[in-house]
Amino acid sequence: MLPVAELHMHIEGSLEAELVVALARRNGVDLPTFDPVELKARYRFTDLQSFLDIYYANLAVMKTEEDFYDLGTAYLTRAAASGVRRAEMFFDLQTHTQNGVPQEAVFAGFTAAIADARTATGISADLILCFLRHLGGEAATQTLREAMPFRDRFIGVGLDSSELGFPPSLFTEAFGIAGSEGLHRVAHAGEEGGPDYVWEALDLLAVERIDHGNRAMEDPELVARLRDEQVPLTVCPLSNIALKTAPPELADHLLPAMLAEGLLVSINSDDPAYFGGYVNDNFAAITNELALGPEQLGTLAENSFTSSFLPEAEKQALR
Ligand code: ES4
Ligand code: ZN
Repeated sequence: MLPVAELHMHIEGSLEAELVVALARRNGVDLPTFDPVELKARYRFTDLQSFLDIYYANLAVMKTEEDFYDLGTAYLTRAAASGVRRAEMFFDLQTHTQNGVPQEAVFAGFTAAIADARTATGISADLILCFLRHLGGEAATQTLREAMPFRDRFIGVGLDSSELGFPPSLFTEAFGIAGSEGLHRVAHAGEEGGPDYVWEALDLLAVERIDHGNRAMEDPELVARLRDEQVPLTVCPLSNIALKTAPPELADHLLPAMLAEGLLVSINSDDPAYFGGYVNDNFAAITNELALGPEQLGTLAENSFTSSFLPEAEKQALR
């Protein structure tokens, strides 16, 4: 596995069924089954929403700072061992505060996991606070204002959860505040939503990266802009297959076409505990199923560092 930066993964999406069960027992939370194999057998997705329903239900087991520490440590340890040198991890703060967890516990647990993993493995990691689209624009603004005491614990904001019906235009205020605070800005767009969601994310939210972006390929003018401005697209091949946002066979994925268009694409796992693997598994799958040579695989790895928010000197040290 080539060294990479992973730029599109939801830390909560690395919650393995085994850890769901362990945390449920530790915290006295009920589950439909306490058998991790049976729990995993229920992961049958037809689209983004059917995945999100299960993902949010499992997150009811996350209660204490220690839980967030354990989740962060599990991912970072595994990622470091499989070639990830840099991780920019999304977290869904609103999910946890809605579940009654104080934001202090979320920030403290993740921050400690990042510091300890760096000491243990050398991995560089930071957090990106994602707003949940389905809770709307005002909730996003309020969440960001309330998180300001922890401004130094995250490097940017993102936008995730149910895409259709929740266009980027609803979140201009929160992203405007983020910009004036010097935070980086990214958004999921063009996963289930069309090219218009990508245009809005660029024009109205001033995002620096597009998460997914597959459907941008339907709009030649948009492709030209993404190429000319070298806007990073964080593509997640196994996620696309699992959520049916790409053709059923990985062999038919648009990734080679995106590379051929000169787009700045990288490979990412999205929700590795749910979609069949970590970033190294995504690389293995595209290597096996797509006609990509060593040069293109090298470009994808290189693009991940180019697309990261690390200062240039730190990027060079990791490559
Ligand atoms: C997500 Cl794959 C995906 N899309 C949108 N929001 C998400 N949250 C976690 N995974
Ligand atoms: Zn995602």
